[in-house]
Amino acid sequence: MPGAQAFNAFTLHRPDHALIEQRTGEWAEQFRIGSPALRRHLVTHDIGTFAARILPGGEPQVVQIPGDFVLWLFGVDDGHCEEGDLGRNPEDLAVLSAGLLRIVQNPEVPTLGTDPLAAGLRDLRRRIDVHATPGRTARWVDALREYFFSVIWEASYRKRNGVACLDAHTLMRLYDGATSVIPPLLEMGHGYELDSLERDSTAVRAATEMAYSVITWDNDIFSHHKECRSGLYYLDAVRVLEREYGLTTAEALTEAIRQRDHVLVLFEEPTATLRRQGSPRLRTFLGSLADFIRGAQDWGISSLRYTTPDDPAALPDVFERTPQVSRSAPLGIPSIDWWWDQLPGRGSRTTG
Ligand code: 3E9
Ligand code: MG
Ligand code: MG
Ligand code: MG
Ligand code: MG
Repeated sequence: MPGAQAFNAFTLHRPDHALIEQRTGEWAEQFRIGSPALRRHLVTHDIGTFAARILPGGEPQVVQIPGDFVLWLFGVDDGHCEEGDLGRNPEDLAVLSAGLLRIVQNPEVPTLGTDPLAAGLRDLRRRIDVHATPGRTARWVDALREYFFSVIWEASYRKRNGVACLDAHTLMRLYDGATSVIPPLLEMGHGYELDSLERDSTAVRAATEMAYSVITWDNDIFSHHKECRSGLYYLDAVRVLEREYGLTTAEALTEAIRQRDHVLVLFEEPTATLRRQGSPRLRTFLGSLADFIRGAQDWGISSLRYTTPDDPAALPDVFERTPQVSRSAPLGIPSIDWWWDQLPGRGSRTTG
């Protein structure tokens, strides 16, 4: 996406990003996350750097936590769900999820014995306890439950080699992209806790979901090359749009970018209002969502995970300053069209 007024990617505000990156690699080795082959790949994917991108502030030992945790998530998502047998076996994936969820709630329980992912999760929970309030920790646990629910849902499609419809994919992508597990850690990193009266208001929840959607639409766009070449089952917006509307891959990619831009343009409007009307903490929270979107973009076009130099992906190294759409309109995706009701004077909908 080169353009005259392009944003340069790769801006890293933290001088300690290389140290965070190195320590995430060491943590993966210490806890033996994933098979040796998977781990050899994961430690080259700049996952610690990703944490440094989305948390430009905060103490390095706190930023280390989302770095190690995202690597752990890929140990589950790649190791078990997408490349392992459990990804085709929702019943057994549910059993593993139940064990891991108990560990994250009560790290002292002996569930799953010495399983490396269990040990890694115990370590993460204990470190989070040092820095987070009980409320932030509880939301992190709840978000992890959403993630596990959604990968079990995804496994039911993988088991029958099915492709979800656009509405179901868009809804479940809010969870199986593991975006909602990150904001409690961003609050921890910035050292504040958003009041639940603000967090749980419909307008803030809508804006938060919009940010999650932009991030996972971006991931579906950036990861399509590696996913469609993997020889494995994959479910992403491109595949879903090809099937939903009978599009070619190129047309589906264009449509995915257009839909993503509609949501980004929408995100900017209520966010501006909330920034004016909300508390200083809400302003910090909304700024964190923007850092998360931008950090995920910059990481997505630069990580070896997606650039795959042996079979290079045609990823951009700059972003357009201007979105593909100037004004947002509901996308005709029933589970999310209510977001547009949050705009003043937009009670009745026309689709875009
Ligand atoms: C993402 O979807 C799967 C999660 C387990 C990734 C964990 C990463 C984060 C929480 C960072 C923010 C989310 C992003 C960038 C989606 P998917 O499509 O399996 O990821 P992949 O890298 O394989 O394309
Ligand atoms: Mg996945
Ligand atoms: Mg994946
Ligand atoms: Mg992906
Ligand atoms: Mg590839």
